[in-house]
Amino acid sequence: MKIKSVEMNLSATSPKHYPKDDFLQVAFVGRSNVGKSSAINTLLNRKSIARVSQSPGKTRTINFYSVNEQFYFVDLPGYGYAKLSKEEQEGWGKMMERYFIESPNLIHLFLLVDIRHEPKDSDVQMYQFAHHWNIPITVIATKSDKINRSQLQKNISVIRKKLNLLSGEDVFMISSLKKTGKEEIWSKIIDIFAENGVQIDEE
Ligand SMILES: Nc1nc2c(ncn2[C@@H]2O[C@H](COP(=O)(O)OP(=O)(O)OP(=O)(O)O)[C@@H](O)[C@H]2O)c(=O)[nH]1
Ligand SMILES: [Mg+2]
Repeated sequence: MKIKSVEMNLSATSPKHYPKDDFLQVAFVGRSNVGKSSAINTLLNRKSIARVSQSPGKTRTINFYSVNEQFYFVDLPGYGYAKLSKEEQEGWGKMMERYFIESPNLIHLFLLVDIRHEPKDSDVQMYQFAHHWNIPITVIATKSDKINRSQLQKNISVIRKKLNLLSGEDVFMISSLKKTGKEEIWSKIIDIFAENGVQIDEE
């Protein structure tokens, strides 16, 4: 996939800030620190267009990146960040729920989970919410560089089982450190847009 341009267009906390154009959106969700912003940088071949941090809770707003002036990648704040107060956690929930419900151009979610660990109940909830809201969702296991190759499939099975995935549902892997897994995810993204009537220029 050739990335000709990426622009960090908008940072939103409520629907009045969302893009007003008709570009379709795919969004990246998951627990704090799982590697959402890193995955976006990796997929877009950019070092740090999306801000990355070692401490969880880095991304606090809904960030829209327009890619090739054709579509948006949306970086979302992570959930499950223990240091947030109850009010802040609820605020997160409301901000996200409004985004999911009030974004007709959101066509797909990528749910990122850490390949090293069994998904948490919050991940299961996120996955089920997506079904509830009729938003197609695909799982990406992050940080694949952190375990041995021989363990990869075993860990993917644990993830599949906890999230109760059907056999037809693919789970992708990415390492933002090693920059692996990008091609498979891009071919999925291109399929997603095609299913929604948008032909992405790959060259
Ligand atoms: N080894 C390794 N580290 C990673 C990978 N992806 C992310 N990290 C590290 O994990 C930490 C969190 O990455 P972020 O991309 O900021 O995570 P996030 O999900 O956007 O976090 P929030 O914005 O807080 O929700 C950083 O220290 C990254 O360098 C990966 O594939 N491999
Ligand atoms: Mg982030």
